[in-house]
Amino acid sequence: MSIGNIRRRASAHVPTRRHTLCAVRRPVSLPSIDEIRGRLAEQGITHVGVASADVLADTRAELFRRRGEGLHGDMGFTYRDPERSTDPRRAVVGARSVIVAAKPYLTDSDPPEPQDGSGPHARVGRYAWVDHYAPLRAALRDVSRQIRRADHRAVAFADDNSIVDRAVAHRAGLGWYGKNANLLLPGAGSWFVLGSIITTAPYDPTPGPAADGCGSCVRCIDECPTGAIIAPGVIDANRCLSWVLQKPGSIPFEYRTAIGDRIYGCDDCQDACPISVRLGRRNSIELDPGSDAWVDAIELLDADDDWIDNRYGHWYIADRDFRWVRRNALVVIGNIGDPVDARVRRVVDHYRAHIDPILAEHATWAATRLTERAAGATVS
Ligand code: B12
Ligand code: SF4
Ligand code: SF4
Repeated sequence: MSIGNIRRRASAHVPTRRHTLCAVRRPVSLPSIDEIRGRLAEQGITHVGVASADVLADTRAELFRRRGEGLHGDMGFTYRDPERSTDPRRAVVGARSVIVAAKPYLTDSDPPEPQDGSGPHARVGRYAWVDHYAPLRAALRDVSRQIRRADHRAVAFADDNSIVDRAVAHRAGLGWYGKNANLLLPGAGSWFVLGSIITTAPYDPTPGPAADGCGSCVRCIDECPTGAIIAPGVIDANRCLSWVLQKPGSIPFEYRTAIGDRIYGCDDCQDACPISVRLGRRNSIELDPGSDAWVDAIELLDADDDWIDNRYGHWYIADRDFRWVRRNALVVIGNIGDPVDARVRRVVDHYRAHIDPILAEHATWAATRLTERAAGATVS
């Protein structure tokens, strides 16, 4: 019998939570924003602000504009229903405030690429080395429950399509929009994930927005490998490698070489940012021993769906179709695999004969790239 079953049987002999609440329910006072800050700080959340729950009109217009111009690259997410994702009251009827939280994810050290003869190793974006959203959501849900006990509605969101996270964080004064589109926190940079609690409770908004800190710097624009930052703060998702690696279907040829060793996520426009690099470690976290910063591309290509799901299930994988992760691994192998390594050749040859035409085509591309790299040439 599982532990879960034992717990359920034992609890059948004690009053249910509902009975207990009915018997002892007393009014509970609303937690103050300082109490909330303290409670969230215990869970590693370093920055908290409050925004009004009014419609995010500028962001709504921007979502429609970018979608109209095709800059969303067929993304759904917040682009699917901009009216909904820019109106906190569509998420929580009668909402009056949005409590916004930022949790740092830059680690105090970076795990080096394994040098044990395995690999080739594909690189994972820092925000995805472990699941940072799950603990953020759990902490916000804990506070939401506390607010609900004071007879208010409160719902936690993080990286959910219900609300544009950066926009509420910007309104709450947590940071400014960098030219790389990320929200930069003053004195701390952009290595933060964001989440919020939309509530009917009337918390006072914190002053915002924060003053721009980019000045004349344009490093992120210059360093983006695909020119995806088409104007300050505006990303063309069609070109952004972070989306190229998530998007279902065939990867356009013009981006395959630029993908380099990336399998999921892209950090270049943050690694290029002097503010985030210089100040990010003020809020750094301990490296989780379970971090997956490097993915053994051959191990992944030899694995079945369950294995990939168990290991990398916290990534966004379109339609939970693990083909897209394998497709990315094939591109990485073409870009960085050792052309004379028999393991590399075996896996590429295996996928060239794959029943799935997209995987077979990416493997053929990888084989050509390996051959041309061996000859010292470049393929597009
Ligand atoms: C869709 C999405 C993506 C897309 C598109 C990103 C984009 N910039 O458009 C893709 C898949 C490419 C992506 C990539 C990444 N993402 Co993302 N993504 C989202 C998601 C789901 C929605 C974002 C959204 O709706 N954008 C709508 C557009 C209109 O808003 P915006 O991009 O923020 O643009 C603002 C600025 O352009 C500003 N603006 C307008 N005019 C001007 C003019 C100037 C001069 C300036 C400076 C700004 C400015 O106004 C806009 C909003 O009003 C959010 C989660 C959520 N629910 O909000 C996460 C989110 C934005 N992503 C996040 C992260 C971590 C990333 C990556 C770093 C991951 C990675 N390492 O690969 C990259 C960064 C890429 C980048 N440079 O933006 C974090 C960002 C945290 C932060 N500190 O900013 C979020 C908030 C998730 C979270 N909850 O933590 N993402
Ligand atoms: S995430 Fe990478 S590809 Fe996307 S804008 Fe930043 S540097 Fe460019
Ligand atoms: S690299 Fe420069 S322009 Fe880009 S976000 Fe950082 S400070 Fe701003």
